[in-house]
Amino acid sequence: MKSRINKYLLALGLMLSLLTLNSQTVMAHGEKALEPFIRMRTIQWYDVQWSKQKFNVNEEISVTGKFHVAEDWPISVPKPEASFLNISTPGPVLIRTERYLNGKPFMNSVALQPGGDYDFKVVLKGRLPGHYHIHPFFNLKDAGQVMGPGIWLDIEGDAADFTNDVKIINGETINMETYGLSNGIFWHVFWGLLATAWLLWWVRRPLFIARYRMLQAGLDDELITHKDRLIAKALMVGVPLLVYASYVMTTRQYPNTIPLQASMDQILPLPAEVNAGVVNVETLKAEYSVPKRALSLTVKINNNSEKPVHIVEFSTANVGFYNKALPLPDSGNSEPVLAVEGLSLSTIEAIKPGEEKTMTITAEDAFWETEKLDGLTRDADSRVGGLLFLADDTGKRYISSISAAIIPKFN
Ligand SMILES: [Cu+2]
Repeated sequence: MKSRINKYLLALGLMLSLLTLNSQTVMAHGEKALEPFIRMRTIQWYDVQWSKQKFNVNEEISVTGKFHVAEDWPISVPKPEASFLNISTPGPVLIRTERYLNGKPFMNSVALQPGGDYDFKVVLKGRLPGHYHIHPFFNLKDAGQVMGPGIWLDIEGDAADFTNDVKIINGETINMETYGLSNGIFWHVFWGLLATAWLLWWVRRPLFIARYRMLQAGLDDELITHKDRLIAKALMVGVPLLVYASYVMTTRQYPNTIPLQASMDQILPLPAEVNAGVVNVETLKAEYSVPKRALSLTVKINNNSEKPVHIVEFSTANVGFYNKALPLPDSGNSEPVLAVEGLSLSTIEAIKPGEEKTMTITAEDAFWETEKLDGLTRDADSRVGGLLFLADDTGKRYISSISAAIIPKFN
């Protein structure tokens, strides 16, 4: 009997330790929530790098990177006509001080062109100390958030040291953390109290049914008293007057102001690189094997460059599948989720200059499941998308956007 209990306890302990070992699911915070076809075929991030991972409160860091806007944009996802590049943080732990798209500063949302490549840079300043998982991401209007690769940042120091001072038009330096706070609180409370008082004035009396019956009995004159009319008139005149007076006072005190911007920034994609079209990749077939958790792509590669090229990586939804036959390249701190099993090719020989080669590349890894990408076979839009990176011996890179309908295989 005792040994049986011991056995159960041992099994329970084992289960618990296994649960704690699998900390990856615990740390996730919604980056896998979107449907796989949105994560694979909208914003395709690459080369995302952070200038620092450990820094102090008040210190500025930057995140730079590129993204390709998929040509094969899903039909059910609204086109990226209004998209906002942002940084996902657990609360206001950083502030954003600068933001660039293709080297141009931008404040507002931007229209992105499918098929285009963009590079971005966001400058951030440490605000609250701690250990946080941070992602760049795109807010796509009516579609949702497409996360970029995440990274752990450590902000050190004391939250009380944080300063956020800016110089305004009249030369005065203000503290952005507290500027106008009491004024904002005053007006919110003031209008809240006025509105509540007006409501209570009417609500304290018998309401709908009693008043309706009086109305039916022809006593509508008695429903509204002389006092009611007086207060209503006072409010009707007083409220617009108060608004106008405070508006005049504000414009006198601050003659030069810039209104909140609501326009759309127009930034064109990067000019197509000179090597575009030199190495062409056409996807002929895509199969996903459910039991093997493997995606097989049959591709036709046309090498019109002067050097032999080889496949380096297939990347989709921030998961990187690297060619097993090659040493793992140093990707800095961009920390894409690295598929352990990597990418295997039907032929390891490079594609010679002038050659056209059809080959099968297989990305087999449990990540299809843990990154929740295998749901693709159950989606109404089961097309796969991603970026295929090719390079020659000098390191010159050719990037192709891959897309194809997926044929699920259950054996
Ligand atoms: Cu994260």
